[in-house]
Amino acid sequence: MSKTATIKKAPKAKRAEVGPTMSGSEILVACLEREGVDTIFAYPGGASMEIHQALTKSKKIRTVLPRHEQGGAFAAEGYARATGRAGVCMATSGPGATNLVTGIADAYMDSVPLIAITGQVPQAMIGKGAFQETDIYGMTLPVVKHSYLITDINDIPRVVKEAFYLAQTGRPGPVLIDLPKNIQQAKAQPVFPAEISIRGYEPNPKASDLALNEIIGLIEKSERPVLYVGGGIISGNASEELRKFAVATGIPVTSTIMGCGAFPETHPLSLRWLGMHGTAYANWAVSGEFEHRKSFNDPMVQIAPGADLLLAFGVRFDDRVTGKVDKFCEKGTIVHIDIDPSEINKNKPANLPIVSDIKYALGRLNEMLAKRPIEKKFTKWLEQIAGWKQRAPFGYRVTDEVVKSEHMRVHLKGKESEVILPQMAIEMIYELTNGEAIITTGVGQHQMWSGQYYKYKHPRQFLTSAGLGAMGYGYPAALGAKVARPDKQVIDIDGDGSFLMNIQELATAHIEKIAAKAVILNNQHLGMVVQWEDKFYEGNRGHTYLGDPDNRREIYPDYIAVASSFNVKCERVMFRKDLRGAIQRMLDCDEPFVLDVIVPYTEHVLPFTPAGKTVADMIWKA
Ligand SMILES: Cc1ncc(C[n+]2csc(CCOP(=O)(O)OP(=O)(O)O)c2C)c(N)n1
Ligand SMILES: [Mg+2]
Repeated sequence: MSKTATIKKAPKAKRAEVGPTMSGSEILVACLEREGVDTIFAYPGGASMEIHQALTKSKKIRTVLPRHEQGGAFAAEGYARATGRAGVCMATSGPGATNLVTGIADAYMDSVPLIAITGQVPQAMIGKGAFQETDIYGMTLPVVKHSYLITDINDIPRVVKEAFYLAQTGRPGPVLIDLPKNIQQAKAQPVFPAEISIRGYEPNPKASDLALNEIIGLIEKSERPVLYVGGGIISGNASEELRKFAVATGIPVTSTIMGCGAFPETHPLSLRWLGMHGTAYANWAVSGEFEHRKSFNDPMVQIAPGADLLLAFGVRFDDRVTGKVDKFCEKGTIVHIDIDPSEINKNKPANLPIVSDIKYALGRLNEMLAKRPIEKKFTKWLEQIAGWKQRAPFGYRVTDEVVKSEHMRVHLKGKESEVILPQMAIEMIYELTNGEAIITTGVGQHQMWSGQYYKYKHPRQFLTSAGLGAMGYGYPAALGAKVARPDKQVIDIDGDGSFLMNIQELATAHIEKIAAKAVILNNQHLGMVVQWEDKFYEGNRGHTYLGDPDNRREIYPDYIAVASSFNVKCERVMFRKDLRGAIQRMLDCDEPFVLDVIVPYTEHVLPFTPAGKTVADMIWKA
């Protein structure tokens, strides 16, 4: 035995800390500060003004006043999506709380860490139909990861710590904290826990080596593997591991819209994104190339086979990706890795289902591959894909519909060379920002084109309401992202319909000096619905025109006038010759800026696979 035997000390358990006597509101704010919160998007009212009073005393937290609670929730989401840290929003009871619901649902669908705090009527009034009482806890139950109605002031520190832990770990999501006013006003000495654990909650499952080895075996046997990756890669901070894995194996990568930027879209192995409006070549690579069928009842005639192995990592087989789900990668072996066991076999059965943190799984796979590299090269498969890529890139042209359009006649006086197609505008933004901006969007055609014509090189670069598809998301999300990343150019590429839904946030931008930019691809229509009307309803317009029917020649509303009333700079661009200069002026401006780009409404987003249909029904040529 050595002379100096060392006695190992047990690691010191972190101690809870006791604070001075404070009000419930002050305890809440102190807890937020302890979680590192630097910004809260909060709109006051009777049931939450106590908390605002406490916030005015905080030296660490910036309170941003949105002009609508929905804007606040989306801004908090933009903050969260741009950073990976929980975004925090707050509203009063009743209408304030219900105005948060869309943002909470959005965060739930896209797995965004969000803390939504609501003031509630005093406990003694709950259930009495009190003024501005709504059961926000009950109302949001299906769209939260977890929720709390605090009934004891002494619970506040634990609840807040748990809420952040739950929102930010495992599969991230929204957590609601409903805090009655009497508890905000009560006094107590807080006990801040140093650590918490939640029984039954295991946020970091790890794949076994056995299962991971099986994946390597499957790759070795495969001829036509494809990686299909999603938002899970981004929220799991696994982009670097994914890049290494793809390069080490030589497997091509397609992503979901949520996964844009998880793998650089400029990389030769990238197939860009797949699904309803994704690249034809990604859809073919996954499900095979088929003769285009005229009718959905015709048989599917295969031209070339698709993937024989689909590595589905951090995805959920969303219907906008799969179309008719049993025809999606019908012939391939499916490996599905997800951190959330409830996603396994939910939409599409997997041959090899693995519940795991994806960063761990990919990291471990890379270690295994370093020791035992894959000898196989998928040369023939990559050649096939290169051929597909060459044949069916994203593309657009000035169609006859555009040439014959009212826009062309009235605004452009027939000058074809001056028309600005929405796709062109996005390509130009891509070029002038070197592909480095953070892009947010509304929902509609412009959203799909923003996915297609801007190539995302980094995770957390494309912030879009994907699962819920909530119009009005773009500009407030850009505000949140810009607050979080003031060093980045943040641009909301929006539709006129979507932008109008939260246009009041221009006030937030101006007053709070948040230099988020907005480009409105203004087609005077609810373009995506118009596209469906054209395809499935013989072009009959069912309330999809946004202009003034009594004066169709004028652009309505006048965004320059609207923006100027908010003291926000705005320019309108009608002619192609003016576009580049205008975008550059917008980029050079260190204030909020709106660029109203007038585009025809006659364009359709292609490729297009109708909902619930197959790759054989995909229309991909203009
Ligand atoms: C809150 C909300 N209401 C309705 C819809 C249905 N919807 C989807 S796309 C769309 C049209 C959007 O128009 P706009 O924002 O102008 O974009 P565009 O398609 O013209 O580019 C509508 C109404 C939605 N997604 N969200
Ligand atoms: Mg529109």
